[in-house]
Amino acid sequence: MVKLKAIIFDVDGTLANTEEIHRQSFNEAFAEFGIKDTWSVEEYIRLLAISGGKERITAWLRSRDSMSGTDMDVREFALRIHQRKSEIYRDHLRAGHIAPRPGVVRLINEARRDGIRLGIATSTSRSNVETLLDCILEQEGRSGFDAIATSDIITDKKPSPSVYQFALAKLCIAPDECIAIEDTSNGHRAALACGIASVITIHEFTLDNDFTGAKLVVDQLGEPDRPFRIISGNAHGKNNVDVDLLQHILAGPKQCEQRRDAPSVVAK
Ligand code: XBP
Repeated sequence: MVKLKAIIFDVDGTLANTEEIHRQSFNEAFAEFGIKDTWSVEEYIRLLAISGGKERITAWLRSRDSMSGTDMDVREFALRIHQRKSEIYRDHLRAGHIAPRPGVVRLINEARRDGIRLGIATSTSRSNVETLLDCILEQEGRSGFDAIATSDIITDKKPSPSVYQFALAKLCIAPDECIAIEDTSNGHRAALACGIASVITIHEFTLDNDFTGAKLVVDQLGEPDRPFRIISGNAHGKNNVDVDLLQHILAGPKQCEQRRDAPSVVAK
């Protein structure tokens, strides 16, 4: 049986519900740059199909009738807005506007206890990741991660598998020796393209994403006394995502189709 050697976590939406803070930070930066339009929750859900804040702003600016200038002008403008947005975002985190999602700290601590290595594969920056980890993890924090793959190193964003390939190389493991924890279709596709099985924790911004091929889709990692809700997949009789469940998933059958129309089941 293949042994679970590592868990690779996505960051935004997976470790913590950061996307609303990102959205507000984008809007605050727009206002500072004299842009009157803002991103509503509905628009942001659509825009999340574009990985990476810089790329998201650039695509949005290009789509606006009022935007003039060369392609380079647009990209430079987007870059300046994004730099400011990132500062605003980290200020919000430091102000204490964030908590880990249920089950995240428990799973990280269990993995450390069991000698399972931890990785991060994200489209956001190292600085954002470090600030978030410092805010949501008490002991060890960022130092407990053996590989942190971010947009500073990998510019080719999800659904490209590049960020996962980099994390695997850093961890010195094969794709079938780890599990990815993701929250978006782009992240899931990136892991899948790399040959890594994924467990998905959805939230309000990714409810309608397509997770076909994911091993398990749940509404949160859950706690023993706060069970997850299964959207699709095999939870092997568990009510929260723990190391044992991830080991079962790794050893289990390869394919598991998402049943979007199937009734939700609460695990016993
Ligand atoms: C999440 C993202 C990010 C954030 C914005 O990445 O797509 O773009 O929404 O972050 P992941 P930046 O799910 O891979 O963690 O503005 O820093 O790009």
